Amino acid sequence: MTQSTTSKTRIIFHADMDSFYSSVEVRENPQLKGQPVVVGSDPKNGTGRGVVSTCSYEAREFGIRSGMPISKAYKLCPDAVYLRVNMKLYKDVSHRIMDVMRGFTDMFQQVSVDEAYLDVSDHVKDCVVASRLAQNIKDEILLREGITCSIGVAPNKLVAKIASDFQKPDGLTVVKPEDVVDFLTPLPVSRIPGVGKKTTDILLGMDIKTIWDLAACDVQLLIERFGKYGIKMHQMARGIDHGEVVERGDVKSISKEDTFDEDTADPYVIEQVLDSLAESVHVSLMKKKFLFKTITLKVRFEDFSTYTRARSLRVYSTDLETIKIIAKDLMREFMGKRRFRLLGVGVSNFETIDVRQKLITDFL
Ligand code: TTP
Ligand code: MG
Repeated sequence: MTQSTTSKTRIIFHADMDSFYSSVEVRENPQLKGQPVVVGSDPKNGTGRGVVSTCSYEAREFGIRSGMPISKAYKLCPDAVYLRVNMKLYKDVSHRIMDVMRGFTDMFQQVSVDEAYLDVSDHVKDCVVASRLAQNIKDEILLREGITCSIGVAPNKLVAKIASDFQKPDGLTVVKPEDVVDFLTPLPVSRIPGVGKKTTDILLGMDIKTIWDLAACDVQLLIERFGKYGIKMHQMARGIDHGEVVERGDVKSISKEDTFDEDTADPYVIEQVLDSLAESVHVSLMKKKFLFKTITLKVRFEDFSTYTRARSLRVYSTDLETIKIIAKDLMREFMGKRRFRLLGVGVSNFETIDVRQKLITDFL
């Protein structure tokens, strides 16, 4: 009875905790309630070099955001409460919240430390009942763990995800199947998951600002500009998504590699490529909201001989600079006269929730 087909109207929830790390910190220390709280690296009175992991909604009013340099956050709001990341605590809370949600359906998919999809098609018959169920889940999480979350209810994962973000924090947004197009079309294209700044800028150059503009655009133009992803974007703009809610095995490593157009031994080119590989790895890492402990370097010489080297940190990290520095350090033993055909950079040994592991290598 848990089968869900594309012909049947599905009811999918996407739940995402509000300002997760900082909400946990506030829960631990209720005196912080209502204050701007920033979780991340040490601001060192404005000279710190790390980034903001997240911040409370009060801190967001000052313009502070995840991923922002901590020094910039400090400039925007020196009086905020600055806290270091306590990953063990957040993971414990995350485990318990996921268990609460798992109790509502067996079609469950955790996607990061603070978000999950639930397919409740077999449990509720319409959106009114679904809305009540979503409210129950919100209440249960608040009661048991003291954390608010936002839930999107929709006929598929894509629209549910956009809906959960629609009225954050403490939101509940229900999008009925007949309302999907009206809900999506006025939104900016950047609301589509995966459409980041770069894609948004390219679309802007094509005079595409809203999801309506994207849906109305000739798919051929999108294919010319984005390849296969153009088709996917066009479908998403029309609210189409057949992805199923399935609990997946965890990612074991994230790596990117690049084959040179021409084999090279040029230290400048090599440094540039390693930096750019590290940046791509870091983007994937941030999307998955993972911390890593191990950095790996792969080199292939012009004769195809291939070597890998790895180094592990003592503590988990999300830091891009660390990936860059260690990748370049690992590279040193290979530098010389021989030319390289390919370089790869990876991270692994993640701080994750589940233990089933699967190797994913994304080739550039
Ligand atoms: P998000 O769900 O993206 O953000 P959030 O829960 O803090 O806030 P929102 O209310 O907008 O959902 O990420 C979940 C946690 O993952 C977040 O609390 C901290 C961590 N994280 C980082 O460490 N770095 C990042 O760049 C992002 C985006 C998240
Ligand atoms: Mg969140």
